[in-house]
Amino acid sequence: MSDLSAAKAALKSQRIETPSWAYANSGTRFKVFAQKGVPRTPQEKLDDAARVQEVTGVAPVVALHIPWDRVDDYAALARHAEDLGLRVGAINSNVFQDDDYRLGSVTNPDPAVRRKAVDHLLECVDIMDATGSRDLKLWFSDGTNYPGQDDIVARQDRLAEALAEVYARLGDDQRMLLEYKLFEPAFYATDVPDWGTAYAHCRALGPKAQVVVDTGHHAPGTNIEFIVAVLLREGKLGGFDFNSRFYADDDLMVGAADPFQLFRIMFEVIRGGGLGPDTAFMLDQCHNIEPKIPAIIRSVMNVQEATAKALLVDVPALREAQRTGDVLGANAVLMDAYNTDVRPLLAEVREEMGLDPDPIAAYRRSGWAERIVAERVGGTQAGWGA
Ligand code: PSV
Ligand code: MN
Ligand code: MN
Repeated sequence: MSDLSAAKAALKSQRIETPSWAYANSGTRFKVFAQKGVPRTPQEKLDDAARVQEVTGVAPVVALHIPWDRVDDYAALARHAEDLGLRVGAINSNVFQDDDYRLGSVTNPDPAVRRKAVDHLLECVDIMDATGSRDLKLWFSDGTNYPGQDDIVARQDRLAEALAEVYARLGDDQRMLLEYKLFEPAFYATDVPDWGTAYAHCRALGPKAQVVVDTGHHAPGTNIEFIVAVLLREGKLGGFDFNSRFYADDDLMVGAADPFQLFRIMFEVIRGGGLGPDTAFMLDQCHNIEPKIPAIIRSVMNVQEATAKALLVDVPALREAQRTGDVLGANAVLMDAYNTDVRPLLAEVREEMGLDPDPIAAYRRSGWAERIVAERVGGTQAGWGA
């Protein structure tokens, strides 16, 4: 698509989902550097998310993580979101933080532990009902550390059984998004290590089961855009957990480590017709040393920049070069789009949306950063895992 007005329209309607946990204190295994003014409650995480939406206009959806965002009244939490101009996005389940899950959750050899894990997933669907959320995000830390520790195929069977029970509980407009991850915390064999395994389970389950691609969950050098293209072709791309990696699952700002990769991914998304609401463009990040709200604003902008560049690819010229075997010409078409400075275009898009062309400056001027430091005193600050 190289028509500017079509590109602008696509940029205005794109939706990026921010994760509640990115607003809270987080860290590595070694240290959490607590920041002043971070949210103490899920409601305050939404208050911060509303600031991101206010200055970007494309981030009105917030993913929750249960139990990190546990509240007594989820409908009230959804109303709070609505009052702020937000809505609740994916409900991220958590079957990785209890002692019971030492040998796995839904693949655990002990049926009682599997029951507990599935019950949590079903509770997450109840929360989706109460909040109006569409997506249940499933990531399993399940796997084994030593050869022989458990039967690899039996674990797949247990996983399939658990997923089928949860799938059956989904409403007509609800989906499950199955996330894969190469390794960590299991090191020998992870039960959902790659897109192929996730795809096989989703395909067996049916149309409401989709694969989610976390950009930090692959081996170095993996061609992620190929995975995206194939999943889209199969109608099985449910969404993204965007972040950047240098080494493993670094959870850094999307588009920071490798903006070219993000561009290539967005090009395949657009080429495959995946820019619409059926693809959840979620961030899954932790801001450990940088201020959180501006980092999330920057991440949203990075996704927008990659999307804008991908929208600018001259597709007819690309197809012609491909058809005639013009290797260098085809590559040049893609690189021309990638090397375009799209910041003026995005500034224009924001102005047309009634926004400040510079979201970071608008946030700084708002005084929100100072206000939360002054007001959010006392109580326990929510954190990653709290
Ligand atoms: C696992 O590494 C993961 O990417 C899953 O999405 C979790 O739910 C999330 O991290 C927590 O940030
Ligand atoms: Mn993730
Ligand atoms: Mn991850």
